[in-house]
Amino acid sequence: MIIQVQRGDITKIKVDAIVNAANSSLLGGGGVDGAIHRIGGPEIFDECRDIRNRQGNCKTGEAVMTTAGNLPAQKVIHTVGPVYNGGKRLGQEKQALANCYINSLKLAEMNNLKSIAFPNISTGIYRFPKDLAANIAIETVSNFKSEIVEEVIFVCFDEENYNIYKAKLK
Ligand code: AR6
Repeated sequence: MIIQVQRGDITKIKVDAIVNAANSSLLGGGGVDGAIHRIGGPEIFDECRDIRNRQGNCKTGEAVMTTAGNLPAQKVIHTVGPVYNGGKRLGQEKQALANCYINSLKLAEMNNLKSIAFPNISTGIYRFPKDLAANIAIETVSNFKSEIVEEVIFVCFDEENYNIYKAKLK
């Protein structure tokens, strides 16, 4: 599996699946979630609503998949990162963030998707420290042995995340 880092906007990336940093309602929000729904169009929202009607909220660390609507990617995998509060729950928050990467990769595998792009889940509105989140993301993806997924791209929107990933993946 090739692991790469790229600076930019994940809505522009042409891969089999891009990952969305969603919230448990699956009904959209700000940040990367807002951009994906805005540019991908209403088809994504409709499928999210159908999933929600079937299974209820998406729990933290879990992932679901929809069409990518008007985006250049084929599919969107929506995962719900943990809100960072640090303190006593840090162990749980770290595991939940790792689960986002694991469950997204598992969904990609189950659907025979070979290339997947991740945003820096939880490091925006959910306030996860960027360096810690990058360690978890890189370690989790590196340890995921896949016969199907061939390429993982970390798409960093902000310069701080980009510099962190570039240094760690050198
Ligand atoms: N492409 C790639 N990355 C982006 C983009 C983009 N177009 N836009 C922002 N980022 P955030 P979270 C980066 O806040 O912290 C939403 O309201 C951003 O720089 O999008 O997981 C959801 O509905 C940051 O590094 O997601 C949830 O309620 C990273 O994406 C909540 O925010 C994640 O920032 C989820 O919070």
